[in-house]
Amino acid sequence: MKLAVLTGAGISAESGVPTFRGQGGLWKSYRPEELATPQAFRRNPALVWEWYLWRRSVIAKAEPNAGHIALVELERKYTENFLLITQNVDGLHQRAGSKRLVELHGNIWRVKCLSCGVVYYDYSVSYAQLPPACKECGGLIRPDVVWFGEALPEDALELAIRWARSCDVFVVIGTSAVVYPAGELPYLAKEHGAKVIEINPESTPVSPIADVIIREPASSGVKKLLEVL
Ligand code: BV8
Ligand code: ZN
Repeated sequence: MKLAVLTGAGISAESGVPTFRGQGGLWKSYRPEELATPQAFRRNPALVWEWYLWRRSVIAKAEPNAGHIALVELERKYTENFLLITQNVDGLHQRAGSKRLVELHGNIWRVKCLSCGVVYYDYSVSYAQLPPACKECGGLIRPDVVWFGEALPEDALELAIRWARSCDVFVVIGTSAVVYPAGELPYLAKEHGAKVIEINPESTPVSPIADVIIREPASSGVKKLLEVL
Protein backbone atom coordinates (compact mmCIF):
# COMPACT_ATOMS: atom_id res chain seq x y z
CA MET A 1 0.00 0.00 0.00
CA LYS A 2 1.37 3.42 -1.03
CA LEU A 3 0.75 6.12 1.58
CA ALA A 4 1.12 9.90 1.27
CA VAL A 5 0.60 12.32 4.17
CA LEU A 6 0.05 16.11 3.95
CA THR A 7 0.53 18.19 7.12
CA GLY A 8 -0.18 21.80 8.08
CA ALA A 9 0.26 24.02 11.13
CA GLY A 10 -2.25 21.97 13.14
CA ILE A 11 0.24 19.13 13.69
CA SER A 12 2.58 21.55 15.48
CA ALA A 13 -0.17 23.24 17.53
CA GLU A 14 0.25 20.82 20.47
CA SER A 15 3.99 21.61 20.46
CA GLY A 16 3.06 25.24 21.24
CA VAL A 17 3.62 26.62 17.71
CA PRO A 18 0.69 28.97 16.85
CA THR A 19 -1.26 28.03 13.71
CA PHE A 20 -1.90 30.68 11.02
CA ARG A 21 -5.62 31.03 11.31
CA GLY A 22 -6.06 29.84 14.89
CA GLN A 23 -5.65 31.69 18.22
CA GLY A 24 -2.22 33.38 18.37
CA GLY A 25 -1.78 33.32 14.55
CA LEU A 26 -1.57 37.07 14.50
CA TRP A 27 1.72 38.91 15.27
CA LYS A 28 1.51 42.54 16.35
CA SER A 29 -1.92 42.64 14.58
CA TYR A 30 -0.33 41.68 11.25
CA ARG A 31 -1.98 38.85 9.36
CA PRO A 32 0.54 36.27 8.06
CA GLU A 33 -0.43 37.07 4.48
CA GLU A 34 0.72 40.69 5.12
CA LEU A 35 4.23 39.75 6.20
CA ALA A 36 4.91 36.58 4.20
CA THR A 37 5.23 38.40 0.84
CA PRO A 38 8.18 39.68 -1.25
CA GLN A 39 6.49 43.10 -1.29
CA ALA A 40 6.46 43.29 2.55
CA PHE A 41 10.14 42.30 2.61
CA ARG A 42 11.07 44.92 0.00
CA ARG A 43 9.10 47.54 1.97
CA ASN A 44 10.52 46.70 5.42
CA PRO A 45 12.99 43.78 5.64
CA ALA A 46 13.75 44.49 9.33
CA LEU A 47 10.06 44.15 10.26
CA VAL A 48 9.69 40.87 8.35
CA TRP A 49 12.86 39.54 9.99
CA GLU A 50 11.55 40.55 13.42
CA TRP A 51 8.49 38.34 12.70
CA TYR A 52 10.58 35.37 11.60
CA LEU A 53 12.85 35.72 14.61
CA TRP A 54 9.77 35.75 16.88
CA ARG A 55 8.53 32.57 15.20
CA ARG A 56 12.04 31.01 15.47
CA SER A 57 12.13 31.79 19.20
CA VAL A 58 8.74 30.06 19.68
CA ILE A 59 9.75 27.04 17.55
CA ALA A 60 13.14 26.74 19.29
CA LYS A 61 11.30 26.17 22.61
CA ALA A 62 8.99 23.56 21.03
CA GLU A 63 9.45 19.77 20.93
CA PRO A 64 7.99 17.39 18.33
CA ASN A 65 4.72 15.92 19.74
CA ALA A 66 3.11 12.45 19.59
CA GLY A 67 1.65 13.34 16.17
CA HIS A 68 5.09 14.02 14.65
CA ILE A 69 6.52 10.91 16.31
CA ALA A 70 3.71 8.59 15.14
CA LEU A 71 4.45 9.70 11.55
CA VAL A 72 8.06 8.55 11.99
CA GLU A 73 6.69 5.12 13.01
CA LEU A 74 4.51 5.07 9.88
CA GLU A 75 7.56 5.90 7.75
CA ARG A 76 9.47 3.01 9.36
CA LYS A 77 6.55 0.66 8.64
CA TYR A 78 5.93 1.70 5.01
CA THR A 79 9.51 2.75 4.07
CA GLU A 80 9.65 3.47 0.28
CA ASN A 81 5.82 3.31 0.07
CA PHE A 82 5.60 6.37 2.34
CA LEU A 83 6.00 10.11 1.68
CA LEU A 84 5.42 13.00 4.13
CA ILE A 85 4.53 16.31 2.45
CA THR A 86 4.52 19.36 4.74
CA GLN A 87 3.50 22.98 4.44
CA ASN A 88 5.24 23.67 7.75
CA VAL A 89 8.51 25.59 7.85
CA ASP A 90 9.18 24.80 11.54
CA GLY A 91 11.47 21.79 11.01
CA LEU A 92 9.69 19.74 13.71
CA HIS A 93 9.19 16.74 11.40
CA GLN A 94 12.96 16.55 10.83
CA ARG A 95 13.57 16.91 14.58
CA ALA A 96 11.17 14.00 15.20
CA GLY A 97 13.22 11.86 12.78
CA SER A 98 11.22 12.02 9.53
CA LYS A 99 13.44 11.36 6.51
CA ARG A 100 11.07 10.76 3.58
CA LEU A 101 9.92 14.38 3.81
CA VAL A 102 9.09 17.09 1.24
CA GLU A 103 8.97 20.73 2.43
CA LEU A 104 6.60 22.57 0.05
CA HIS A 105 7.02 26.01 1.63
CA GLY A 106 10.68 25.99 2.66
CA ASN A 107 12.27 26.04 6.14
CA ILE A 108 12.47 28.89 8.68
CA TRP A 109 15.99 27.77 9.81
CA ARG A 110 17.46 28.21 6.29
CA VAL A 111 18.44 31.56 4.73
CA LYS A 112 19.10 32.64 1.15
CA CYS A 113 21.32 35.56 0.06
CA LEU A 114 19.76 37.99 -2.44
CA SER A 115 23.24 38.99 -3.69
CA CYS A 116 25.42 35.86 -3.99
CA GLY A 117 22.55 33.33 -3.84
CA VAL A 118 24.14 31.13 -1.19
CA VAL A 119 21.66 29.07 0.90
CA TYR A 120 22.64 27.88 4.40
CA TYR A 121 21.15 26.81 7.73
CA ASP A 122 21.25 29.45 10.46
CA TYR A 123 19.76 28.71 13.91
CA SER A 124 20.02 32.28 15.25
CA VAL A 125 16.96 33.55 17.15
CA SER A 126 18.43 37.08 17.26
CA TYR A 127 20.88 39.16 15.21
CA ALA A 128 23.05 42.13 16.21
CA GLN A 129 21.53 44.12 13.33
CA LEU A 130 18.29 43.78 11.32
CA PRO A 131 18.07 42.92 8.51
CA PRO A 132 20.97 40.46 8.95
CA ALA A 133 23.83 40.18 6.44
CA CYS A 134 25.08 37.20 4.42
CA LYS A 135 28.00 35.34 6.06
CA GLU A 136 29.67 34.98 2.61
CA CYS A 137 29.27 38.38 0.95
CA GLY A 138 27.59 40.66 3.49
CA GLY A 139 24.56 41.02 1.22
CA LEU A 140 20.88 41.00 2.33
CA ILE A 141 19.61 37.54 3.35
CA ARG A 142 15.99 36.37 3.55
CA PRO A 143 14.34 33.34 5.20
CA ASP A 144 14.40 30.42 2.69
CA VAL A 145 10.61 30.06 2.76
CA VAL A 146 8.01 30.42 -0.03
CA TRP A 147 6.13 33.71 0.24
CA PHE A 148 2.65 34.36 -1.15
CA GLY A 149 2.91 35.04 -4.89
CA GLU A 150 6.13 33.03 -5.14
CA ALA A 151 6.49 29.68 -6.87
CA LEU A 152 7.00 26.55 -4.78
CA PRO A 153 10.28 24.61 -5.23
CA GLU A 154 9.65 22.77 -8.52
CA ASP A 155 11.12 19.40 -7.52
CA ALA A 156 9.18 19.35 -4.22
CA LEU A 157 5.87 20.24 -5.89
CA GLU A 158 6.37 17.73 -8.70
CA LEU A 159 7.14 14.93 -6.23
CA ALA A 160 4.06 15.83 -4.12
CA ILE A 161 1.80 15.85 -7.21
CA ARG A 162 3.24 12.52 -8.42
CA TRP A 163 2.54 10.87 -5.05
CA ALA A 164 -0.95 12.41 -4.77
CA ARG A 165 -1.73 10.89 -8.17
CA SER A 166 -0.32 7.44 -7.43
CA CYS A 167 -0.96 6.76 -3.72
CA ASP A 168 -3.60 4.33 -2.37
CA VAL A 169 -4.19 6.38 0.79
CA PHE A 170 -3.81 10.17 1.19
CA VAL A 171 -3.87 11.43 4.79
CA VAL A 172 -4.50 15.14 5.52
CA ILE A 173 -3.46 16.28 9.02
CA GLY A 174 -3.94 19.72 10.63
CA THR A 175 -4.47 21.91 7.61
CA SER A 176 -7.29 24.30 6.66
CA ALA A 177 -6.39 23.50 3.02
CA VAL A 178 -7.01 27.10 1.87
CA VAL A 179 -3.50 27.80 0.59
CA TYR A 180 -2.74 26.68 -2.97
CA PRO A 181 -1.30 24.69 -4.70
CA ALA A 182 -0.82 22.57 -1.52
CA GLY A 183 -4.58 22.65 -0.88
CA GLU A 184 -5.22 21.00 -4.23
CA LEU A 185 -3.34 17.78 -3.41
CA PRO A 186 -6.17 16.01 -1.50
CA TYR A 187 -8.53 16.55 -4.46
CA LEU A 188 -5.92 15.28 -6.90
CA ALA A 189 -5.52 12.14 -4.79
CA LYS A 190 -9.30 11.62 -4.63
CA GLU A 191 -9.59 12.05 -8.41
CA HIS A 192 -6.96 9.31 -8.82
CA GLY A 193 -8.87 6.86 -6.64
CA ALA A 194 -7.00 7.25 -3.35
CA LYS A 195 -8.78 6.81 0.00
CA VAL A 196 -8.67 10.23 1.71
CA ILE A 197 -8.36 10.34 5.50
CA GLU A 198 -8.64 13.66 7.41
CA ILE A 199 -7.33 14.23 10.95
CA ASN A 200 -8.48 17.61 12.27
CA PRO A 201 -10.57 18.67 15.29
CA GLU A 202 -12.51 20.99 12.96
CA SER A 203 -14.10 20.49 9.55
CA THR A 204 -12.29 21.86 6.52
CA PRO A 205 -12.93 22.12 2.75
CA VAL A 206 -11.44 18.59 2.54
CA SER A 207 -14.02 17.05 4.90
CA PRO A 208 -16.67 16.52 2.17
CA ILE A 209 -14.27 14.38 0.08
CA ALA A 210 -12.80 12.45 3.02
CA ASP A 211 -13.59 8.70 3.24
CA VAL A 212 -12.54 8.60 6.89
CA ILE A 213 -12.62 11.57 9.31
CA ILE A 214 -10.79 11.47 12.64
CA ARG A 215 -12.17 14.58 14.36
CA GLU A 216 -9.37 14.76 16.93
CA PRO A 217 -6.11 16.61 17.58
CA ALA A 218 -3.10 15.15 15.76
CA SER A 219 -1.42 13.71 18.86
CA SER A 220 -4.26 11.21 19.41
CA GLY A 221 -5.56 11.19 15.83
CA VAL A 222 -2.39 9.87 14.19
CA LYS A 223 -2.28 7.02 16.71
CA LYS A 224 -5.89 6.17 15.66
CA LEU A 225 -4.66 6.23 12.06
CA LEU A 226 -2.23 3.40 12.84
CA GLU A 227 -5.31 1.33 13.77
CA VAL A 228 -7.46 2.13 10.69
CA LEU A 229 -4.72 1.62 8.11
C1 BV8 B 1 1.75 30.91 -5.87
C2 BV8 B 1 5.59 29.84 4.13
C3 BV8 B 1 2.13 31.58 -8.09
C4 BV8 B 1 5.89 31.19 4.67
C5 BV8 B 1 3.29 29.79 3.25
C6 BV8 B 1 -5.75 29.34 -6.26
C7 BV8 B 1 -6.86 29.80 -5.65
C8 BV8 B 1 -6.76 30.87 -4.73
C9 BV8 B 1 -5.54 31.48 -4.41
C10 BV8 B 1 -4.42 31.01 -5.04
C11 BV8 B 1 -4.53 29.96 -5.96
N1 BV8 B 1 -3.28 29.71 -6.39
C12 BV8 B 1 -2.40 30.57 -5.79
C13 BV8 B 1 -3.09 31.38 -4.96
C14 BV8 B 1 -2.50 32.42 -4.14
C15 BV8 B 1 -1.91 31.92 -2.82
C16 BV8 B 1 -2.97 31.33 -1.93
O1 BV8 B 1 -3.16 30.15 -1.86
N2 BV8 B 1 -3.65 32.26 -1.21
C17 BV8 B 1 -4.68 31.82 -0.24
C18 BV8 B 1 -4.50 32.62 1.03
C19 BV8 B 1 -6.03 31.96 -0.82
N3 BV8 B 1 -0.85 30.93 -3.06
C20 BV8 B 1 0.40 31.40 -3.27
O2 BV8 B 1 0.70 32.58 -3.28
C21 BV8 B 1 1.48 30.34 -3.53
N4 BV8 B 1 2.29 30.77 -4.65
O3 BV8 B 1 0.60 30.64 -6.12
O4 BV8 B 1 2.64 31.38 -6.77
C22 BV8 B 1 3.28 31.49 -8.94
C23 BV8 B 1 3.40 30.37 -9.71
C24 BV8 B 1 4.49 30.29 -10.59
C25 BV8 B 1 5.40 31.36 -10.64
C26 BV8 B 1 5.26 32.47 -9.80
C27 BV8 B 1 4.19 32.53 -8.91
C28 BV8 B 1 2.45 30.23 -2.32
C29 BV8 B 1 1.73 29.74 -1.13
C30 BV8 B 1 2.74 29.49 0.02
C31 BV8 B 1 2.81 30.65 0.98
N5 BV8 B 1 3.67 30.36 2.11
N6 BV8 B 1 4.17 29.52 4.28
C32 BV8 B 1 5.75 31.26 6.17
O5 BV8 B 1 5.37 30.25 6.79
O6 BV8 B 1 6.05 32.33 6.69
S1 BV8 B 1 1.62 29.37 3.42
C33 BV8 B 1 1.36 29.08 5.12
O7 BV8 B 1 -0.01 29.28 5.33
C34 BV8 B 1 1.65 27.67 5.60
O8 BV8 B 1 2.79 27.11 5.03
C35 BV8 B 1 0.37 26.94 5.21
O9 BV8 B 1 0.42 26.54 3.86
C36 BV8 B 1 -0.68 28.04 5.34
C37 BV8 B 1 -1.41 27.92 6.63
O10 BV8 B 1 -2.32 26.88 6.51
P1 BV8 B 1 -2.31 25.68 7.59
O11 BV8 B 1 -0.94 25.16 7.76
O12 BV8 B 1 -3.39 24.77 7.18
O13 BV8 B 1 -2.68 26.45 8.96
P2 BV8 B 1 -4.09 27.10 9.38
O14 BV8 B 1 -3.81 27.91 10.60
O15 BV8 B 1 -4.75 27.73 8.23
O16 BV8 B 1 -5.00 25.83 9.79
C38 BV8 B 1 -4.62 25.02 10.87
C39 BV8 B 1 -5.55 23.81 10.85
O17 BV8 B 1 -5.13 22.92 11.89
C40 BV8 B 1 -7.02 24.15 11.10
O18 BV8 B 1 -7.83 23.42 10.19
C41 BV8 B 1 -7.26 23.66 12.54
O19 BV8 B 1 -8.56 23.17 12.72
C42 BV8 B 1 -6.25 22.52 12.64
N7 BV8 B 1 -5.77 22.21 13.99
C43 BV8 B 1 -5.63 23.07 15.03
N8 BV8 B 1 -5.13 22.39 16.11
C44 BV8 B 1 -4.93 21.10 15.71
C45 BV8 B 1 -5.32 20.99 14.34
N9 BV8 B 1 -5.24 19.84 13.64
C46 BV8 B 1 -4.76 18.74 14.30
N10 BV8 B 1 -4.33 18.78 15.61
C47 BV8 B 1 -4.42 19.92 16.33
N11 BV8 B 1 -4.01 19.92 17.60
ZN1 ZN C 1 25.76 36.49 -0.05
